[in-house]
Amino acid sequence: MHPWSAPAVPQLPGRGGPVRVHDTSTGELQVAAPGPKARLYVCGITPYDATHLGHAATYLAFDLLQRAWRDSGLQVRYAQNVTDVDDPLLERATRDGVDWRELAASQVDLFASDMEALRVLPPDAWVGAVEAIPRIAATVRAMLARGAAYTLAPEEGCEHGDVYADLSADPGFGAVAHLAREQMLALSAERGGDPQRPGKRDPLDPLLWRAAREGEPHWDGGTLGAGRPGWHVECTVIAADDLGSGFDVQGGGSDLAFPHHEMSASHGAVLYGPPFAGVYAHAGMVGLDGEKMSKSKGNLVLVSRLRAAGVEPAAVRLAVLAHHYRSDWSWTQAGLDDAAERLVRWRAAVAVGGDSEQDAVLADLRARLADDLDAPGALAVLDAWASTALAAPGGAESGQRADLVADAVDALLGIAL
Ligand code: 5CA
Ligand code: ZN
Repeated sequence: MHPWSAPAVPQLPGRGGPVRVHDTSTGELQVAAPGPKARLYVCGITPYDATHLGHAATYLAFDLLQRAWRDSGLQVRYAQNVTDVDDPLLERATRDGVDWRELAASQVDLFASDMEALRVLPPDAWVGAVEAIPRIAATVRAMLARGAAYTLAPEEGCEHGDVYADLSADPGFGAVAHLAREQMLALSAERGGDPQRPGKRDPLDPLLWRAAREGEPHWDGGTLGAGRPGWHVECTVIAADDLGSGFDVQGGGSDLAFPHHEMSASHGAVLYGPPFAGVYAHAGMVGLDGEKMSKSKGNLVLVSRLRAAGVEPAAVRLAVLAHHYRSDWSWTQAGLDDAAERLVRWRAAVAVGGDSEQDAVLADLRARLADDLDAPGALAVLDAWASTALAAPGGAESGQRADLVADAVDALLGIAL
């Protein structure tokens, strides 16, 4: 797929230090990539509804990571999928009486334009599940061949059976989210799994390949028969193909830690040896009125709707960055108003702050972001600087533009002042 176009990123003097992020699998802060290359995979959207603030916040979190990595001198390779065929997408298309392909294509376009407006750096590889199907089918066949998967008896009316991963083939299973079995069973049922399905070796075993059903899209799977891919193996294949197994950071919202990242990592471990990713990083959930914002609940604040209402994308970006990426928080109009005011203040300060301590601001911003992407800390650094600059533009240099601060805010936070 064609990603959106990249915003310009100013080159800053010097370099940021190594970036540490929280790793769900160890519960600790870790240097996310030793370098000189950094390989990032962030789980992409399921395109059946437009980008809401929760999605935006997750992609902005990993945008901060990419910007901090680049600033520290790393060469970044970033891959992202699009789950452009899956149950929720097909269900929505049926509900609304539209072609699932058209629904997906329109929402992918809208997402791309939202990301571009928010100045999110695009992935180097943006890969749809549909385009990866031949490789996913080959991977499922490889898992069957090595005894890490099994086929259920075909359902009535189906020529072939569904294929499941056999989790007992992975002695390290559970190392991403470290959950108790009861929690795993509950979350599996809640998040797309089918622990109740009879005939599985373990209720947690995840679907790898769904045999063709009447009225459902399907593709040739070779010896698997016609069908479509399961969700977790989609990300295993797309990530491993573009980045190689053992890449640096697997990212997404915290709702993906289990089962999605646990299962993708397990497939990866069985196929290529552990670990699938060095660090598993998860963004908190954004809510509205105390509930998780989600397409299925319909309580959405859409980036595209805010844009259409004339809200400056930089203010949306800044409203998101006022929260630490790992915390759960709720979107509010007051937060957006604060962000718009902050932008005005920072712009005024940049216009006159040229003789201020700009080098110190850059160093402090770098330090905040290298410490688990502490965007609220970075905002506090800039607020303090802006107050000083506005209170005392001072001296003969008074009125000069603070170019270095503006470049730093642009390169590290993605906000043009
Ligand atoms: N296609 C899969 C990932 S392979 C998927 O989860 N798609 S999604 O459209 O449901 O979500 C896209 C990304 O946004 C995921 O990383 C997900 O964790 C994140 N996300 C979804 N809802 C929220 C929310 N309320 N707050 C923060 N992030 C969210
Ligand atoms: Zn994924």
